[in-house]
This record gives sequence, structure tokens and C-alpha cells, in this order.
Amino acid sequence: MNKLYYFLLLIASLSVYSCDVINPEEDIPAYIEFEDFELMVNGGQGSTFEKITEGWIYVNGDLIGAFSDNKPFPVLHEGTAEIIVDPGIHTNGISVRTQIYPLYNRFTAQVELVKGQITKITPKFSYIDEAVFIFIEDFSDTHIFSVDRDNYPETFIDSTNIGGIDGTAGVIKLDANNPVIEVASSFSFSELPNDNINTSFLEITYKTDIPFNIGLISTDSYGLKQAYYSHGLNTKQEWNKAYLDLTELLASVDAPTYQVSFRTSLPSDLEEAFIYLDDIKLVHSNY
Ligand SMILES: [Ca+2]
Ligand SMILES: [Ca+2]
Repeated sequence: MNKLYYFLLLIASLSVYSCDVINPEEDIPAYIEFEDFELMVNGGQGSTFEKITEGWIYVNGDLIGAFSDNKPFPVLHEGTAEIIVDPGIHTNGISVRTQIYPLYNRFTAQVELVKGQITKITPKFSYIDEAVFIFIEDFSDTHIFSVDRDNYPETFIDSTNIGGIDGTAGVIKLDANNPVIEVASSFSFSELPNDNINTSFLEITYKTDIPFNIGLISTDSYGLKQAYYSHGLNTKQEWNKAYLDLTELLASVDAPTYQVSFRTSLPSDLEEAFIYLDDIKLVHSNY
């Protein structure tokens, strides 16, 4: 018994000793936690509502990884550190397609990191200086989505004051008598890049009872129109924001002008459905 006791004591003291060797004090990590991500806007850039899902963080030049908010993560740095955070989004509303949003600036800051402690930060992003806004539709006045392309005059985008994210919102109502909508912008836009280098995004804030499609209607030099419904968004009961990447579509179609359009139809198992839209921004870079 005594022998066993001393043997265990020896093991215990050895393991304490070896812990000190294997895990020297320097290896206790400091933690960083994103409390939130915020968008700052200037006049003419629409609302501050964003859907930044991850921050891609560098600490003193080392890429640590991509982290969502309210989840502390360890970093093996301490003291004053330079951090850079790039804004991660789910491109086209699809969670498996994460990328850094090219139209927002990266966030830089100096932070104090302390071993065993969580440093909380709220990265604040803004649009890059090279961002060009083709239009912003906030539904505060007569809106641009007035071209009715379906055979149902009763389906259109109306305005509503339902608790939106930014005042008045647009609303589409479908029911059994009026089950289809296809609307396009009354303006055609010609200044969109087709070089596949500058990026073009349609940002859209929405909540919807049913999936709907979003796309572009091109008009070629002979005046012929062609619809490309390149994107779809699924049912969302809470306000959500999607960043729809139009860059490749614009490069492949390469038409002189485009309208932005929406379409959907009522599924047969529903009696009615509502789609709410707001803060729609067509924005591209211009390097
Ligand atoms: Ca609004
Ligand atoms: Ca209609």
C-alpha cells in the first residue's frame, strides 16, 4: 500500500512537472470574441442592415480563421496586437458559399490581448470607396418595380408599414385568384461591369412565406429582351439579407442594358402568401 501510494505520488508530481514542461505559461491562449458585426453607411448608401455572418480575422498578420459572433476563439498572441477583420457573407443566400464581401472594407484595430481572458470587439465595416450604387430602393416613395410582366394585373409590389427594418417596405400578396407575379424595374441599367473583375451584387432585404426568384432581364442592341432568373431565395419568417452575386452573369450575357426582376407563384397547398422586400441595392465596384 505504501509503495503504491509513493508510486502514485511520484506519478502525480511527475505529471505536474511535465505539464509545466509541455504547457509553459506562454501557451495559455488569449481569447477574442466578436460581439457583433456592424455596417456604417454614408448618405446615399441605404440602410445599415447587414448579414455579415463571419469575421475572417488576422492577428499580427497571422490568419486565425473565420468566426461567427458570440463565440470566443483562442489566439496565441498577447499584449498589444494589430487585428484585421474581413467581412464574411453567405453569397447568394447559401450558407455553404461563404466568401469575403468585396464591396465592404476590412476592419482594422489595435487590441489588448490577455492570457486566459476574452477581448470583445465589434468590427465595423463600410462600403469601399470604389463602390458605385446603381440604385437603392427603400420603398419610401414611388418604387421602381412597376413593370408588370405576368397576366395578373392584381399582383404587384405594394407599399406597407408593417414593422420593417427601414420604414416602409414593399409587399407582394398572392392568393388563389392571383397566384403569379413577375415584375421588373421600370429603369434599365447600362453601367454594369462585364469584365468579370469588378464585382456586381444585388443586395436585398426580405422575408417571405414562399421561395422566389430574382434575376436580370437583358435588352440587346436589337431591343430583344431575355430573362435570366439566376438566383432564388427560400422562405424566411424573419427579416434577412442576401448578397446576390451578378458578376458572372453580367460577363456571360454582356448586354447593353438590364432590368432587375422578381417572380414567383403560389404553391398549390397555400391559400395566400406574402413577400416583403426592402433596401434593395444594386452596387458594383469600379476599380
Ligand atoms: Ca424602407
Ligand atoms: Ca401582376
